[in-house]
Amino acid sequence: MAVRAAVRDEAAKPDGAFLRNVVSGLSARPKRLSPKYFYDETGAQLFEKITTLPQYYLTHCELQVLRERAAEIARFFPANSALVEFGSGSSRKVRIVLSAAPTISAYVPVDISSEMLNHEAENLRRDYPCLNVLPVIADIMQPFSLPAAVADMAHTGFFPGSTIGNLEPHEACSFLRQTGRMLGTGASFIIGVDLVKDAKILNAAYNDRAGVTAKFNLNLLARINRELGGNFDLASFSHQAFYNSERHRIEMHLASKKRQKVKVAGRTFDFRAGETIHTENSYKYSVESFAALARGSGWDPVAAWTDAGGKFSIHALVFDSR
Ligand code: AVI
Repeated sequence: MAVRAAVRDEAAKPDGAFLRNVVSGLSARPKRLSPKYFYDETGAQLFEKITTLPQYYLTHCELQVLRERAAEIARFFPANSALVEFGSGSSRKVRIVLSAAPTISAYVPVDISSEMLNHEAENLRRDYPCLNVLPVIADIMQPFSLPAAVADMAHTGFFPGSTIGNLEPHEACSFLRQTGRMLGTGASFIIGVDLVKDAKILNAAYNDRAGVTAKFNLNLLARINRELGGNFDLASFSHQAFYNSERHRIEMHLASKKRQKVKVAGRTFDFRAGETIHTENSYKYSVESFAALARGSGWDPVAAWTDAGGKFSIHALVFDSR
């Protein structure tokens, strides 16, 4: 997924964006790090494991909606259209759509990680021999060009997983405007969005009993040690995740268990006991509040489906640039 892997290559350089983000984030008050740096190889594997946990309802519920509503979703793919998936990663979800909508002639998976992209593209070419699979290596948060082969086709975007929730609402708005400009007037967009719900369910999803989410969060410090020569002692930081009901978001933090100094790339950062590094926000919307955000970004919300328990939503939007 592009948000996840966007920085992998850059971060490999000691003077890259990762180092800059870490130095500025650990110098800020409160301290923060960007969630996009979670997804090195270990982080991506831990995230895959999270999606299989019983408490992490997001993936199970989204798959349920996709399977149950596949025929209705398929109507948003006109004859001879191109499906553009933002941050494609594994192709588990798109396969449900492809199988339900034979009207899709071309599939454009967009991801920064070329390895995963090309591997999944090969498998899809084998399983859908009539489909033109045209992978694009790009950071989905930046403007990029679609392949010339799909220029004259109708376009439908696909952005599952509620990754849009990891953006601040104003960033989500800019992302939607940018994708609208790229997909064109009249284009559709199918987006997975996690819903506001009982705080107990939300807190359990981000504090799983097996401790996988804690490992995922702490891997950020391990990554800083590995790639930037940091000396974080992982045992002296703890995972914190809680629902902030005023801001409708799960916040993830790493809390220092004691007063300590940590070195990264020759700089020293002081931590007070209990001081945290804010590592991620995961915004939760109501069907109406997401529809309002889409409307404010130039998209008409035309349909929304939820799972039986009302935990997760999939929205269909149509771009109207007026
Ligand atoms: C990728 N993203 C939608 C996940 C989420 O739920 O916000 C990332 C995650 N963080 C902790 N668990 C999963």
